[in-house]
Amino acid sequence: MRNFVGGAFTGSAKTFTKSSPVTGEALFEVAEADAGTVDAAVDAARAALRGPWGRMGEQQRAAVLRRVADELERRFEDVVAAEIGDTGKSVTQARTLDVPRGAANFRAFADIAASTPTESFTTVTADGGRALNYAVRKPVGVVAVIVPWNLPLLLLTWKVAPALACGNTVVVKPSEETPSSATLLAEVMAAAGVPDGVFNLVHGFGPDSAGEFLTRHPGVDAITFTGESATGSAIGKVAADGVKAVSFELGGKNAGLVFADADLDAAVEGSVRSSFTNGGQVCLCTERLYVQRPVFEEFAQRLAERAGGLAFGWPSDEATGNIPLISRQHREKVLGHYRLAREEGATVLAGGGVPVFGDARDGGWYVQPTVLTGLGPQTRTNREEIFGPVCHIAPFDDEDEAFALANDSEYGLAATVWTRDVGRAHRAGAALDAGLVWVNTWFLRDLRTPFGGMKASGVGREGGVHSLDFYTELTNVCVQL
Ligand code: NAD
Ligand code: 6OD
Repeated sequence: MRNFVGGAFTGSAKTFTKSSPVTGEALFEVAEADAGTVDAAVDAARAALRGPWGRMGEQQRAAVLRRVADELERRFEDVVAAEIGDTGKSVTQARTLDVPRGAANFRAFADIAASTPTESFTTVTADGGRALNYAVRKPVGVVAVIVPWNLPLLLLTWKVAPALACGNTVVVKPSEETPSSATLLAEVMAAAGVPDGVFNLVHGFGPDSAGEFLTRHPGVDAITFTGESATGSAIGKVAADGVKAVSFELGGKNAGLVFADADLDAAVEGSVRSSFTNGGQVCLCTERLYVQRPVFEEFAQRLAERAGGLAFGWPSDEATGNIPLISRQHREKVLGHYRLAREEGATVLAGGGVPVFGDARDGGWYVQPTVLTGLGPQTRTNREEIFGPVCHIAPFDDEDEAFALANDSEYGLAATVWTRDVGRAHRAGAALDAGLVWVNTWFLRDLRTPFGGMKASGVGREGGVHSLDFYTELTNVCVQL
C-alpha cells in the first residue's frame, strides 16, 4: 500500500504492518510517509492550485467530481472488499452505508458548490450614492484531511468532496488502521481525470509521523480533522501556532431518551442500531440510554435480549450483526471499560466479555455487545467515550430530568429521542446540548444539513453550505456605483 503524491504512487523506506481485525493475522505492509514525502505531497498540492484545477469553474469541477462518483460506483465491489479487509465490518453495512455514501458525498457537494449563491447588498452612502457589495468565494488552498478508521471512506469523502468542490487541493492522511479505501480512492481520482496533485495521500501514524508532519507543515492552509477529542486538542495547539483554520469533528458520549409514550418496538430496534452498529464504533452511537420509569424494565429486558441475540458471523455473512473492534489496543480499551463498569457496581444485563468461536476469529478483536445498568451519571462508565458495542441504561421520571441527564456530559455531539409527543420532540431539539438531535430515528443523514458537535465534540460545522464556509475564503467586494 503506497503513498500517492503528484499523481504517482510512491514507496517509502519505512513500512508498517496492517493486520486483520477478524483473525489478527498480518495482511500487508503500508509505506509510512516520512517528512520528505509529506513535503512533496504539500508541494504537489500547492502546484496543482496553479494548474488546470485552479483555472476551472465550479461547474467544471462539479463535472469532475461526478465522474469520481461514477468511477467509485464502477469499482464498488473493490471498495467494499477494501473496507471489509481493513475493518472486518459486515458486507451488508459496507454495501448499504459506507460505499454508497462515499459516492453520494461527491455528487452532493458537486451540486451544492455549483449552485449556492453568495450574498450581495446595496449600501446607500451618506451623500445619497450607492455602493454594491458582493462576496466572492475562493478556495482556502491546500487542505490537510485527517480521518479515523471507523467509517474510513465515508468520513474521508465527506471532507475531500467539499474541499475539492470548492477548488482546494488536498493532502489526505487516513488512519494507520485503514489505508486501503483511501489508496483505492487515489486510483479512482486518477481514472476520473482529477489533475495530478489535486488529491495526495500520505500513510502513517499521528505523533512524530505523517499526521504531525502534515499539521505542522507551513504549506498547509487549513486542517479538517475527525477523531478523538484529545487528538483534536493536540492538533488545535499546532494549528494555533501556524494560525490555520480548523474544522474538528470529535468524540461523543451520546444520550438516547426513551419516553413512556414512544413506540416501544421502534425505540428498542432503534436503540439496537444506535448502540451496536459498526461494533459501536460510530461517533454518533448511543452509549447512555435514559428510559422513562414506567417502561424501563420492559425496555431494558428487550434491549438486553436483542443485544445477546445479534449474530456473530464472518464479514461476508449478510446477517452479521457484530463486527470486531479495529485493533488489539482498542479491544483492550473497551474490555478495560467492561471491567471498570463492574468495579463501579454495574449490573451486566447482556454481554460483558469476549465471544469464543472455535475458529480463526478467536485470533481477532471481537467483544460481546454489552448492556449495563445501575450506575450514576458521575461514573466513568457514563462519562467517558468507550467507542465499543456498549450502552448503559438508567431510568428517569420526567422530561426536565431527562433533558438534564442528557446534557450532563463533557460531550455534545448527538442525541436521540423516542416519543410520540410532537411538542416534546421540538422541546428536545431546543433543550439538548448536541449538534444533532434525532427524533424517532438515528443516523438519518441529509448532506445539506449542518453536522458537528458542541463542547468537547468539535469545533465548527460541515455539511451543505457550512462546508462551503469552511473550505472557502470569502472576499467582500465593495464597488462605489
Ligand atoms: P484518533 O484521534 O486516534 O485518530 C484520528 C486520526 O488522527 C488518525 O488518522 C490518526 O493517525 C491521526 N492522528 C493521531 N494523532 C495525531 C496527531 N498528533 N497529529 C496529527 N494526526 C494525528 O481517532 P481514532 O481512534 O482513529 O477514531 C476514533 C475517534 O474518532 C473516536 O473518538 C470517535 O468519536 C471519533 N470520531 C468522531 C467523528 C465525528 O464526526 N465527530 C466521526 C468519527 C469518529
Ligand atoms: O454522516 C456523516 O456525514 C458523518 N460525518 C458521520 C460521522 C460518523 C461518525 O463516526
